[in-house]
Amino acid sequence: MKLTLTFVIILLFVDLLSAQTAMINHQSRHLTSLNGEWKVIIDPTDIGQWRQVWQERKPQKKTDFIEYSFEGGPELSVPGDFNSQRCDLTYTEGIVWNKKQFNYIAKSDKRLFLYFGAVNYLADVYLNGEKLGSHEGGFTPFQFEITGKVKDGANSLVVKVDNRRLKNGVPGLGYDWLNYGGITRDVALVETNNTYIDDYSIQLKKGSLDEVLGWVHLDGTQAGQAVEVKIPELNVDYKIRSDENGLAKVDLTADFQLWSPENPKLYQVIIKSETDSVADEIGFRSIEVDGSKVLLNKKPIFLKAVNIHEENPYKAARAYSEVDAKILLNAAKELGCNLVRLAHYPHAENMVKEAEKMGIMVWDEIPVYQHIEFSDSLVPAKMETMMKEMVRRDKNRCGVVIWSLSNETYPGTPNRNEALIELTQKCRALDSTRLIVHVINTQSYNNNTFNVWDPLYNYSDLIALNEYIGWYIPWQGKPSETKWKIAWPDKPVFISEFGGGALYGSDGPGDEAGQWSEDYQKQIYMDQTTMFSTVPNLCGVCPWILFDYRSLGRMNQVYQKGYNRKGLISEHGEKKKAWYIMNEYYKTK
Ligand code: GCB
Repeated sequence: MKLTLTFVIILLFVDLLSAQTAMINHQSRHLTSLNGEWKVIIDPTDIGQWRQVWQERKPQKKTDFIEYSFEGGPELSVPGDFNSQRCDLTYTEGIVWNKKQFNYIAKSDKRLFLYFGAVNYLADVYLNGEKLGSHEGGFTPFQFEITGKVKDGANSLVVKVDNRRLKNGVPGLGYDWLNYGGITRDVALVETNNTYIDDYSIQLKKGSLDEVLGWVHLDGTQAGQAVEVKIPELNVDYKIRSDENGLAKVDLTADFQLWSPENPKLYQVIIKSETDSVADEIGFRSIEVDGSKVLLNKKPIFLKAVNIHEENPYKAARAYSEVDAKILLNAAKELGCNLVRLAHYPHAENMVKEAEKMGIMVWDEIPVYQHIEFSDSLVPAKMETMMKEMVRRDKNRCGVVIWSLSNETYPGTPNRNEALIELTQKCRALDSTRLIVHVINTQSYNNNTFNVWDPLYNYSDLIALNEYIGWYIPWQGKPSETKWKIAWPDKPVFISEFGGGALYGSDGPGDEAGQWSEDYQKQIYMDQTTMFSTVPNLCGVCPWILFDYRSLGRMNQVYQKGYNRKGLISEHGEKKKAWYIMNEYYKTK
């Protein structure tokens, strides 16, 4: 009895091990990539858990039959989603065990971390048969410290990836994109000194154009150290000391060339302590809401945006690389955009960095999407972790101007308002410099009048609303005569989604008879762009969506074939007629 109890307690403890929040800017450190080919076991029924695959047992006697093995099996590329790499996994939402062998020689004065850019959705990580811990959430980085756990010579890393939907997951059970599972971003071993710079925040103070208010954090036993922040191009060499918690406050001024879409200036910034040094490319700009206007560097800006899913259209695979990012961002730029809404979850760091370099502002979002079980006791903590992991990773990217904390949730859902208000407050406490938004579609539309109200708008810097008039909902009057009743007459209004579906090359009239035709979609865009001039305080618009993308709920076999067809561009790169309407509209703005 006593033994069983101890066993249960041990099991519970082992299961509760969770990953650490990842260090930032791991790219600028001494790292060994674990990308490449990994061996896999596809496990449709989760039998590997029962057989304890991570033990990698070998037969000891004649009657030992080990009914699993990585050897001789298939391999998958990391980073990479498993769905696009094997036909038999195209639509899989299940379990795949992944294994990588690596060699290491331990150094007594170094710490070693195992870094994952993202694993969708649940990851259980084992090193040499021992569980390091788990991570939940498909789109943010995490790490494990393996100092003292790594062996000299060959080491075996096993990662169980499970992308089955969870009722209390974030996102929950229902969403309109392909649930690409797997180790979808970089994996690396990162070596640091015993005390290292694990995090820092170097951005302009809210409202200022020349004062940086930030901090540097050291992790390790030597908490109190001399710390320097250098910006060589501006002759900045700011010196401070970190306190007993490893925290050093930064408050410096300089004559910055501000970052903007026209001049996406980035500076080399070096953050140095006595035991560590990291380099970053950082830009400086201010973003604010002043009454009904959005101001970038104190000047009003119209947000010419587009929605993007993290999918390389030409590969029909989860995007992650710089090349993937450039395909998507060049297309956004060509459309005339100055902002990309990275829907509906944090995209890879490559995407955020490339956008920033190209002068495109970024809207970062967490996957709090439609069917979230806000009243489940675990959900608020999961949302908070994802928000924190996103903010931690991207807070030094000046290109990121918006944290989006939810999309299309409903005020009547139990605990929705409380949970999202609390999340907003926590996000603002972490970063008060950016805009925080909730995307909502609870407005009513009757007699050609939008009635916009939702308690969450009290906590959102923009009235960000999704509306599909002309597609899911018919027009009730002339687009040019649309009326608006918005309970917040002074807030900027952003149309965060609108559009309709069309199969590239499909002919038909611009009315109901031509559903799915390019002309039907074009008519929606003509009506919408006409209607935009009726929106009070309009600060920007954001069509749904740049490219056609894969979604399991889109199975009209003639027109959709597994794709959401609301793209302005097909998955083969062909521009639809609506693209030209949007492009013209952006030229006028
Ligand atoms: C929405 C959602 C988006 C969907 C889109 C659609 O309102 O926010 O994720 O994919 O509509 O195509 O219906």
